[in-house]
Amino acid sequence: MKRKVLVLFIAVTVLMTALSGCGGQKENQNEPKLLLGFSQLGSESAWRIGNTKDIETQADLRGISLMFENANQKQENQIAAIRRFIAYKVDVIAFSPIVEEGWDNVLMEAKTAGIPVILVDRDIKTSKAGLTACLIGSDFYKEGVMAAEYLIRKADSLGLEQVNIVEITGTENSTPMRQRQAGFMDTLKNDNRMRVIASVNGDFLKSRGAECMKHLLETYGETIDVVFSHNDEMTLGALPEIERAGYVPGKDIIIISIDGGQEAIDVLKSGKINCVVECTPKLGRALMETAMKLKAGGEVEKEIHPEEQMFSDETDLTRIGPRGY
Ligand code: GZL
Repeated sequence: MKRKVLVLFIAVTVLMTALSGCGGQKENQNEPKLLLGFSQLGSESAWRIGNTKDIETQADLRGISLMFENANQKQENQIAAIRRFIAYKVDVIAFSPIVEEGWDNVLMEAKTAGIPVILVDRDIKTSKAGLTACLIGSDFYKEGVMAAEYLIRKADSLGLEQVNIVEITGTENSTPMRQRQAGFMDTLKNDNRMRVIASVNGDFLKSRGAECMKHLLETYGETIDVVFSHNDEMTLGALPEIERAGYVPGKDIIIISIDGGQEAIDVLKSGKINCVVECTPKLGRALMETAMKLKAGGEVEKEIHPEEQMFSDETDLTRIGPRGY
């Protein structure tokens, strides 16, 4: 009799352990480790598409549930997406603000809901403290400085006494547009050779870059010595217009661009672009690690800036590896 009771006890114990272990494991398997709401501003460039791909890949690698919304270049779509994330009670909200102003109300709603917010790629301007936990993105001012420092060296090497520059800017009131322009202008302001004869808005779009370049050539023609373009997309749109007007880009007109995507690097290697300042879109790993820390109630850095480099006709371009975007 005793033996039967012992066997029965062991059987029940094993069964209970299995069920509790199974139930526990099942809850763990179904319970996402993190639900992250991300509002991407659009798909306007190879950079943006690469940024989205990297964020999705890094979330997947970590088993993080990503609620992804593409705003198609509209701030109101980003604001609506953030409100949906709040209603859905995500653990963390992240977004790449298309412009710097106009976020206070929706970010106050996120703060009231107790949901931390991470800025990805671009910054916001606000008078209110504590609306966001962290900014993960490039140092755009430094990118503008690197572009200008290259131009100064190039002017020195060519013995130029006067340098007429046209600027094709990114989206007005966006962080990269404001800071790339500031870094570039601040670095050149004491060099009397340098004159910015025009600055036009290309909105980071290839088509607008072509339209801007056509207008600039019709207006300034052969007086243009340099094109400073805030992203590769606009640069790639501008180059055919330069050739159509009878000029050789990279020779007759110095071309300086920012992003460092594969297509622009290939054109740099061909000699039609002189300088490409890198702006990496690979922010996904830092985003996921920061979001996980916030969910766990940990401290995070206020700003995380990736290391970036510059590629130009001063260096051995054959050593540049695949860019991945
Ligand atoms: C920069 C990013 C810019 C890229 C453009 O981090 O915000 O937006 O330079 C993109 O290509 O459109």
